[in-house]
Amino acid sequence: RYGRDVPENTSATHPLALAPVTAPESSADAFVADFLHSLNFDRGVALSASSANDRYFALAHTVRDYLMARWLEDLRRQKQSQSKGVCYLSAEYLLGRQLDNNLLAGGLADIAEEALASCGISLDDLRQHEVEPGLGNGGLGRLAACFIDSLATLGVPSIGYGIRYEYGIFRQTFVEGQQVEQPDSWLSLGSPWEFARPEDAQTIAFGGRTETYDDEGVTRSRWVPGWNVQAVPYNYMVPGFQNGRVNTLRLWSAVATNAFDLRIFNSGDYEEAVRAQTFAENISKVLYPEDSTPQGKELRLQQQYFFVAASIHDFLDNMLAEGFDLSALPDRVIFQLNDTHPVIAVPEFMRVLVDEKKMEWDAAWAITRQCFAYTCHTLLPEALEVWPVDLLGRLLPRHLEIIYRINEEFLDAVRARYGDDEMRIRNMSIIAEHPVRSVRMAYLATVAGARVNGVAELHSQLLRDKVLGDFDDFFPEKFTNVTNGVTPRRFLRLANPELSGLITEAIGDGWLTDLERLRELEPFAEDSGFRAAFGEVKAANKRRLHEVLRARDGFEVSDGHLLDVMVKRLHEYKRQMLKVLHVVSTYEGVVSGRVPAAEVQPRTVIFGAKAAPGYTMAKRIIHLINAVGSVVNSDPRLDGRLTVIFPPNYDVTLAERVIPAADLSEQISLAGKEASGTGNMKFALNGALTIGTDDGANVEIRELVGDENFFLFGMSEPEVSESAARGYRPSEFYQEDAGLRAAIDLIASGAFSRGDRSVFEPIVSNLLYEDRFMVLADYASYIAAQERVDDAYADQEAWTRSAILNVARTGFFSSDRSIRDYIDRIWHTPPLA
Ligand code: 4GP
Repeated sequence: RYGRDVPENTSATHPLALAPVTAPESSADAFVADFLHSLNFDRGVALSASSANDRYFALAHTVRDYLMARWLEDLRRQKQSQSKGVCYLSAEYLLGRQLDNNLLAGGLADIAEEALASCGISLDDLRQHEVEPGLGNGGLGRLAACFIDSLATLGVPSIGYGIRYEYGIFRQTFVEGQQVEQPDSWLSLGSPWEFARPEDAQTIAFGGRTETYDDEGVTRSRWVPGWNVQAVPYNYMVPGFQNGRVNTLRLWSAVATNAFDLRIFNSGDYEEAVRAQTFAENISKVLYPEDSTPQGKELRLQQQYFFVAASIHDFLDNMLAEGFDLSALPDRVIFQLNDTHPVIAVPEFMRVLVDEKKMEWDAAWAITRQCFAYTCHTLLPEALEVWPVDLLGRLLPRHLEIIYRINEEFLDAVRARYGDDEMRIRNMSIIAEHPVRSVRMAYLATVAGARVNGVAELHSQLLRDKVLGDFDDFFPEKFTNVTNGVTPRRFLRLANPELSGLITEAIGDGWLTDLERLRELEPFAEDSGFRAAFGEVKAANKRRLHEVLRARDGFEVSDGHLLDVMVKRLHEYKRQMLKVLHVVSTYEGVVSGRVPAAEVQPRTVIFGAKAAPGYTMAKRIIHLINAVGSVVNSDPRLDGRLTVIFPPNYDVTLAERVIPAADLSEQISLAGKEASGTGNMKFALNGALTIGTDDGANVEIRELVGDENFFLFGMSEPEVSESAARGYRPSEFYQEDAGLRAAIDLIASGAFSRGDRSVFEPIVSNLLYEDRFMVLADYASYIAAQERVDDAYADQEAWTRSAILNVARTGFFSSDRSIRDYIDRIWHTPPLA
């Protein structure tokens, strides 16, 4: 049953070697045989002596074997067909656990469960063993993971390129309520899903200088680098959902070119002997723990160049047919830039075409402009990456020259259009002059990209109107929108098997690859039997979450509570502070005697959030949430009707448990600040109702589910802008709103810090005198919306009806639809037959 190779690629004559690789037979017996074989021959242990890790590895290898034939076949076809494909360039992939996803994609879950049970092993135990690869910070990284799932499911020829960080997003712990970061050594027991390909390593150069030389009468430039490292690829399978397709994710790891200097070692200087190795390996050592605010670290620029240069060369060397005519590249590839992190790929591509392939500048630029497209994920000006020219010139001198020339020609075109409008030229220049001379990577991406997209309707509009307004005026045809989406395989089918079962029972299973079919559930909202079953599913999901939280962190969740959830990165613009003020107000109302405890709707508020390690205010807010939680949870006057829990280390695995159990989804950013959000989509799809501002994709969610099934509050984006223009004074809201004043005063009084008023003073004064994200302005409207939530929740039938309609009407938010939009509006890549 094992073939040895794909026929075209071998010169062997043995019939076995000529047979294509075939998948093992799909049966529990065959699975047992393979599993035991892997345990014995890959792990070198007998079943009786095997550890959980051995079993997990053997299981993963068995699953891999089932997918292997498809993978090899897809790799062969993608190369052979030479049809246009997508190279998705992303510094982050927040993958989540792989085992379940691969079992589902391969249609193997039942067979595996039965096979393992017959060996006395619980599949569920092995699931728990997997450490998720946390190679991303938040939404942007998770979006990339959803996208590669959809690309494979839609059969689009594509490859994801990124970095194999040795340490992913930090593991968050709390010490006395404060965040403490631990390294995430996700590879300490190895990863069974990766295939190291050291033979496909690329050499990546840095530093040095540039020079010109005479090339048969033509003066050319070239880069004389100062040092280099090796980029070693690791391949991961990305299986489509039960469609026989497997794409590739290729993550690069850095190693030293000359790892070890034996001469120095022999002289006794052991540290110096491995210095080069340490230096090189640092490049892929850690994921930068940032979300939306760049740190501007040299190492980060090294990482960015390292992975995009390796990816471009990999594509040119390994994916193109022999003798490929480079002028046809736009018909063969589109490099999608996932935010600004990979934008240094643009000058690298130009450098390869002009310096290495000796193409004329204009011809190379014409190709480059068709081969890249750029997705922007933010609206915060401080989150648009810039690199000081000093640094860039030191690390990548030739690239800086290329950027200067791109800018010069671009500004000539701007001048030709608008005349000598110096203000406009300064504003549009790729090179910023203040506060230090630097390269604006978003501008470079916009000038070079064939298309520029935002990630929700409102966001794309604001990009055109505000963030990149001059560019929209200059190249209006470039701008488009692709509203984000999430994969229904992971976030509905795997995360919520009970609801998936109920949906499939009602409308069949076509929704898994055509999520708009959830619409067919609408009539079931009127069916009391279906509502009861839906309510049962929610209750079961809450019990399951309860078990997880108890086992994981020792938390108890009370029955009958409204589960109110706010999970996302901790950032002031997302306004966790507003949620805290709501909790404190409820608490203050009861302890001050104004509101009888019996009138409080029983609620459990769940927070999940990591703060960037250098983001002091975000970390203070985490501290405050924990402090409020410990006071509120233990105050008998609340009669157990309000609980705040904050499980540390929110990650994809926990998201998959929390989201299906939620009743209420908190999407409460200041309007005009959240580009899209994707958590908001996951919650609605799992039947939570949203309380939210008119921001990001909330706008589209509300339009789809209907106003009556959404709790809208707060200022709209134009109102926010007006208020800012008038001069926002948060203290006026504090003065005028007694409830708000009481809540803030309680925090200021030290009630949550054992009487120490200094602990949270910076939060209080920030709210009163700065409040950049207008928490106080939206407070009253938020509290009123929460009262509407309480009233609505009191009518469980009506609530469940709304929840069902949320599920039925949010099929639009499948990442399959997003990918189709990318294909139609940006990539123009047909699926591979
Ligand atoms: C996030 C945005 O903040 C979020 O609104 C969006 O849904 C997500 O990207 C995917 O488009 N940005 C990041 C980041 O995660 O690191 O900038």
